[in-house]
Amino acid sequence: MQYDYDLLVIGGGSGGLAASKEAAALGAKVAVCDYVTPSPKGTTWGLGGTCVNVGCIPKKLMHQACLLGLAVEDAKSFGWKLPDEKTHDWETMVNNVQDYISGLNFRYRTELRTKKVDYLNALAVFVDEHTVELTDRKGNVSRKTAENFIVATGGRPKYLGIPNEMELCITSDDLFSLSSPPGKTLVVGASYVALECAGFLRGLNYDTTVMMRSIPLRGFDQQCAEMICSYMEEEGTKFIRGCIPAKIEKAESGKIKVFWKPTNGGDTMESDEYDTVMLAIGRYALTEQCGVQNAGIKTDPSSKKIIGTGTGVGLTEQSNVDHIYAIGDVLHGYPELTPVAIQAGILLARRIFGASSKAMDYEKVPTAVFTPVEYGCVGLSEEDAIARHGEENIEVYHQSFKPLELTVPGRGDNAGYLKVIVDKKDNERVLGMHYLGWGAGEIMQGFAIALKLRATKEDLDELVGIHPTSAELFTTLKVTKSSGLDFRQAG
Ligand code: FAD
Ligand code: NA7
Repeated sequence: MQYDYDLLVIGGGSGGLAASKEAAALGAKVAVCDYVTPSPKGTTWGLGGTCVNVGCIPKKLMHQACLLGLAVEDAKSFGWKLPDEKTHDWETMVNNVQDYISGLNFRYRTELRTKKVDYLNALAVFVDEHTVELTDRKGNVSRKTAENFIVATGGRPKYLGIPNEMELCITSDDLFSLSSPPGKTLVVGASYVALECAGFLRGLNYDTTVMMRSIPLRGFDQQCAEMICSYMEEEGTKFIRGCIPAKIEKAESGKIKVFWKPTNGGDTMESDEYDTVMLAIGRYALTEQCGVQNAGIKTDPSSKKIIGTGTGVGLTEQSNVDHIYAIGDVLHGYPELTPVAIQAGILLARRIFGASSKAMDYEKVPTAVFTPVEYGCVGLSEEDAIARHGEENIEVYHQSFKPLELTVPGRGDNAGYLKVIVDKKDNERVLGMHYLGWGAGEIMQGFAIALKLRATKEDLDELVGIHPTSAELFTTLKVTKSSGLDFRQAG
């Protein structure tokens, strides 16, 4: 054999693990390299990538901790006798979440062994287009060659680029394993990582502030995004809008002093002291770090992500170097989501090794934001629907509601909203579905298939609801935005 491997996958995260196991199952000789460079705070983790260690999994579990706190309060209205004072122990939550993650890390290592994928716990850097140099934790260096490569290196949190931030601030890479309670926290950034983390921190009773430089949840439906912020504000999260940190320093009190200024050019500087400052201002792709330039792989100048060519066996995931592919968060222009990375990885492995010609469909990917009021959506936001189809060609059906479960506890007046956007010129075909409320991820997972199968508003109307649920309201939506009628649920 000319090369050490038929396929060498760089990155053992969601996409890399899925692709390597699938390729090995098809009879290929496969290796996966995974190496975690410690965060500036020294946090590191095991095999499995972002989702398992510092993303979806710990985030969802901590969101659950927040929901349980509210449920305990609700339980009293349903007759449960519980102590008036409830307290939360951060260390217990972190230890139990981290124990669960360690179990997953172990399971992934075992699975690779069973499925005959070589696991190389080393940092891989391209030397040329068929060779990588591997450096392990102890500094041992070796080289491996492969006929094909999949780059699945994901990304890491960005920093602001101001003095002291790496020493004084944390990112989501550090939050989920923080050994002591975060205390009064400032979260900088307003996309879903920022709002989700702020949401559960507030739910766990920490004084929490979000500093937003422009809009919340860029790219998502803005009406829904603003509703999430209102809900979070009602629950006690503070928002500083239109501002960015200008200076961060250690205060005499031992806390972290943050000075911020408005983005509109004003020069009024304000400041406050926090126990924890978490930056959630986006992520950069780990492409230069794995030497893509040495293999001649083209990246997008702004995102630094690998550009897919859309031709050849690799289709979208094939780079300009024919035998080098990219999946997951390092592929330019596609949603940064775990199931997207996994599905793209599996389908790509099948195409490379001739088992199928099926391409990944990146359209109509459903997603959820696990803020205290959850948000799930599939298809276009109202803004994107207007931009693509023209305001005159779309209609929006919508309704707000109070979930039945919250009626007895007497909370959550603004805890439910749903919206269906349709194309008036195409038989009211559904362009986007949006749901704010409990179980948003579970609900939108089901409705997403309706969009994939090109459902119309009439199809939704003909669907029989499941009663009593919140999702059944998707089958009875009558109020259109253009009518201007009251969209609050009656009775
Ligand atoms: P990753 O999972 O990031 O894996 C890349 C791996 O490659 C890492 O282990 C990395 O250390 C390793 N690596 C990098 N460079 C090298 C190298 N040169 N040599 C060897 N190894 C290397 N997605 C969802 O679908 N749902 C969610 O709820 C969700 N929540 C999230 C919450 C947070 C806080 C964050 C940060 C992300 C969240 N995501 C969520 C996104 C999701 O985690 C990513 O889309 C997904 O992990 C991408 O998978 P990947 O395989 O592309 O990369
Ligand atoms: P995103 O989606 O890239 O959003 C970044 C957020 O941070 C967004 O609100 C930005 O505001 C804000 N931002 C960016 N740079 C700055 C600076 N310099 N100062 C203040 N605020 C800033 O990042 P996420 O971390 O939420 O998620 C990244 C991906 O990881 C996501 O797609 C998941 O799949 C996992 P803006 O709207 O640009 O004004």
